[in-house]
Amino acid sequence: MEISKYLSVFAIFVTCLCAISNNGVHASHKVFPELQSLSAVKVRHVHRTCYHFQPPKHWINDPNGPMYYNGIYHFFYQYNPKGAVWGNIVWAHSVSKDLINWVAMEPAIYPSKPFDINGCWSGSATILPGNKPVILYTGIDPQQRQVQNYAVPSNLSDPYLRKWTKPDNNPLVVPDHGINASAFRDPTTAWLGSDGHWRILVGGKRKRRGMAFLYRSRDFVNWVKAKHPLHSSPNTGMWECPDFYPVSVTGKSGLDTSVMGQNVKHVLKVSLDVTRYEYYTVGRYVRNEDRYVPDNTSADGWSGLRYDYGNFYASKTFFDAAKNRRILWGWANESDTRLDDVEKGWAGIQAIPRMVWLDDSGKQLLQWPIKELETLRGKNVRLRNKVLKSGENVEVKGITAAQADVDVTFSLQSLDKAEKFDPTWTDAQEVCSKMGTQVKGRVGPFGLLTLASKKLEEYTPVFFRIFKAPNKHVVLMCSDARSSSLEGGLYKPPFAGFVDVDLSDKKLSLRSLIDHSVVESFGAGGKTCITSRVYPTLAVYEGAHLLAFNNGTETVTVENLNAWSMKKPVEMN
Ligand code: DQQ
Repeated sequence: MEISKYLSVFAIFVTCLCAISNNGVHASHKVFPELQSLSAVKVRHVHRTCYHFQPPKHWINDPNGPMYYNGIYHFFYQYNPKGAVWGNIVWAHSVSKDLINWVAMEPAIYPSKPFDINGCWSGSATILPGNKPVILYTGIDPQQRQVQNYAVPSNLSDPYLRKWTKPDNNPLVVPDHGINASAFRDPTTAWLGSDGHWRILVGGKRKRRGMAFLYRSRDFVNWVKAKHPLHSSPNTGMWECPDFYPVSVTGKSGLDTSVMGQNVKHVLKVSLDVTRYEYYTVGRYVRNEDRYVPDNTSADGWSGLRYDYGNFYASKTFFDAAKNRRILWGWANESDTRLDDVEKGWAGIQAIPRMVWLDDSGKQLLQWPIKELETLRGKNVRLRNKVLKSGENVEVKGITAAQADVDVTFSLQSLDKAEKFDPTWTDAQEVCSKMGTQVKGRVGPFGLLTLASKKLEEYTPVFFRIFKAPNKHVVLMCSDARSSSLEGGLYKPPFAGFVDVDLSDKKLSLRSLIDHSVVESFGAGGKTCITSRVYPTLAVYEGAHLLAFNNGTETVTVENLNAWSMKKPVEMN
């Protein structure tokens, strides 16, 4: 190891030791005091993304307060203006007319008052009657308590809402005696009940029980804690970034957060600090009791549904009134080391905004990249009816494979010979770790090899493998980073999820958004989504290739594959 690298590693080790308590503030992020204000001298470009949201340098994490207001999309996010690790967090702010081209504004909220002097953490936006936006966010006060504050635009006639005021009657909500003051954060978008009272959730925990504390207010200033939380769940630990919203039982249209009614179900999503995974349930909002009851088809706990089975955390939705849809933003954290981040001068990207709606089954959500992304599609290459026998692959040539959008439908000759599914296989990632691309199956593994080097020393496969259970088929989807890079010391997990899909037409579709160090995939029209962060050394720029493959004994046909080179947005950050 070079001496400079050795010293940096040592510095990181020491800072870890000193930072365990972070002045008593409990955040779920690792804290490296000596690195957090180490401004990037140079920005390393090789793994920076082209069409995913990321600022020119330094650390980013959670999406905050997304909203559509007077023709403009606003996006705020947790940002360290001084370094490439978590710390010095402010609410950075960007604006856009299309969710693709972004212009950076000055930070909207930063520590300046006693009620947020030790931090301005995550929160949400609500548009109040009279078309008045308000942000609720968590501030860290002088006693290191997590308190809930509000901020309003300083000048409503500024179309970009550049400046925000934090009124002096903050904080609005402080942790009462029964609440753990270092586990009380991330207020949701508010919704209005038929009694004329606003409601918000604040994430927390009581011992090991995850909690969505409920608060009510008539005037948005005086908030009273409800006797019971909207929902809680044993042994799930701290619930960060809760999100609670209605979904229509028919169609793809989104609903404004206060909408209730007969054809409406609700979704509660929580980000589990213990595993850094999120899960959601679909359920019923019992209005007269202000309780949320997950449907019995939605597991309420560790085995629950996830938006994404990969690198995706602290997500948040908003209702886009311009296009009547609900849009999901999520943070795709790095999988490299802290030292890599400091050397790169940047860390963290946002996943592509996704439209979310309820599947016809009513049991899960569907997600799909926003339509606007397609405006970045450039050169197109198509494959039709390409038969892949056992062990065959085909290269998709003629596009920029390091920066591409691929949409493919596979058709399967027969499912009769599918391997038997073992009912003890409840953890998809474990199954994928045993049955990677090289482990020959029957129906599968088949799929895409993304970010592949010429001689396949490196590749990130996204693939399916189909099993037979007594009355149905079980589809496994994997996004396996294990062979993504020749570099050691990286986190290279074989992320995976099951896909609840009807295979009666013997077809399976897959869309992958490939962008240098991220592969974001949507199986079966968005039933199962997986985001992997990877750092190839050979499969970079023109060295990256894209292939379709089949390593099952059964023949698979690439019925229709479209791949596009992706362009860079004109303005980005
Ligand atoms: N990140 C924020 C917290 C939130 C966590 C701090 C989730 O408000 O709980 O940057 O990543």
